[in-house]
Amino acid sequence: MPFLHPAKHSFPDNFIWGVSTAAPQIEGAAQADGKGESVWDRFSRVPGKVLNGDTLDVACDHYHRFPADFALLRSLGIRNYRMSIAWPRILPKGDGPVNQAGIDYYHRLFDSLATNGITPWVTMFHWDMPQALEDRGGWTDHVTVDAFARYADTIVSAYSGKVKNWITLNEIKCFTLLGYGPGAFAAPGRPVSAKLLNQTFHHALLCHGHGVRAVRQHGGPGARVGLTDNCDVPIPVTESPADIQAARAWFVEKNLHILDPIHRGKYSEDYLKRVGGDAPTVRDGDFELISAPTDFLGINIYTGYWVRAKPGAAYEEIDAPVNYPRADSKWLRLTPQVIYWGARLVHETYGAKPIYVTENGCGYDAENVVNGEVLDLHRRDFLRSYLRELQRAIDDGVPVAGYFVWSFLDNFEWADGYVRRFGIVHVDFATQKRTPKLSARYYSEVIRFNAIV
Ligand code: PNW
Repeated sequence: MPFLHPAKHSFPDNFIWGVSTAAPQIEGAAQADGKGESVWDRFSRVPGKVLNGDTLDVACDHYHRFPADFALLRSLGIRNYRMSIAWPRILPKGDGPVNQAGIDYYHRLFDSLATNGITPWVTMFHWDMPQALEDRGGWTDHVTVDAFARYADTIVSAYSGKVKNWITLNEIKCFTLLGYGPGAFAAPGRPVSAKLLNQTFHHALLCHGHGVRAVRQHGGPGARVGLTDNCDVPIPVTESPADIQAARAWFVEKNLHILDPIHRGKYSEDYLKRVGGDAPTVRDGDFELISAPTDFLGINIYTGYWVRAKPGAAYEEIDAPVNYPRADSKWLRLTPQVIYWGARLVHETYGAKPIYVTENGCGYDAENVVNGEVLDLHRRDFLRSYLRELQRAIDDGVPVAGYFVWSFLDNFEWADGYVRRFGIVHVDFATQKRTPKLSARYYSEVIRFNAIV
């Protein structure tokens, strides 16, 4: 019997393989070259908010080390790189004067990517709101929408010759709900009323619309733009029609406040009924802006929720038992099917296409370099099992065009600081030494064969 693999598990031609990062999590240089303070710079200094009191001051020092980091990416065969621009480097106060040193920095960075033959996929906003804007109301106030519109115009105009793939915002539900909701686990850590919380979603949707508008106006030939959403994703307990129908109902209920306005140009009746008197204030023209057509949808896929049919109800959600397998991030249950159902349900429900999985990965503590190696078989298994389910989605006709691992480097994992490692490349935060883990070697081979190996 000839050895047929890996063609058996191959991906479509021109499938995009990449890795993801975000400026605040890797750059460091938090006060360099005129950068303004971000809400995370401030929040990380509030005692008890971030594990071990870790800050973003140095992180992976990528700000100074990007040439070597991109040479490493290239040596791993990774040709697509999702990153973000730090808003406070470009506009230190959120609006007001442009910081030329910030503009120049990303020119050098994009030039270095080009030298290495790597295509940038650039997120405009990955959570590092300028603190000065937060002081004026942040996501609760329309001032942020006007400031973001100008920020988007500024960066798209500056980099239109170098960047063709734009992502407006990363995970609206995270930076609004976690930053302004009960618990306030993320910056700015300022719980607000239900009405204002709904207003933060609406303002974020408007910023997405301005991001799309900016790319249409200033992006130049071939520019494309989309959102990265962290839709909550159900897994039907059995793949029977009844359980799938229940999962569909759950999916719509959990995600409609973000995905309906973008794809259907309005808040659904169900959403408006649910929020009642706490509905966000909507101005004339808002929905035209929010629902401007995009070129793709990005989805970040990590964990799934179990759902089944229940007589007399739309669905039943089943809590995962305590001994269900998880990564060291407690919220991250190991549920490979979530990538299949996430892609399938956004496509079926909203017609989203093409779809890029803009993040997928797993966080573990205590991954040590031993004899020059990090043998993270758990991450190799994670990637392989999720990729099999991604391939199943493609086989079933779901238009998935690319996949990005979160993350390239171990980095500042928000409230979990530097303890929780998501990288396929290990970072020694004392020496800044990079060591590709076994999972990086594994992923290189996946890319080289364009197949699951
Ligand atoms: C994403 N959850 O955040 C972010 O885009 C990254 O910046 C982050 O480092 C990565 O995933 C890993 O956490 C999430 O609680 C944070 O379900 C929390 C959740 C999901 C995504």
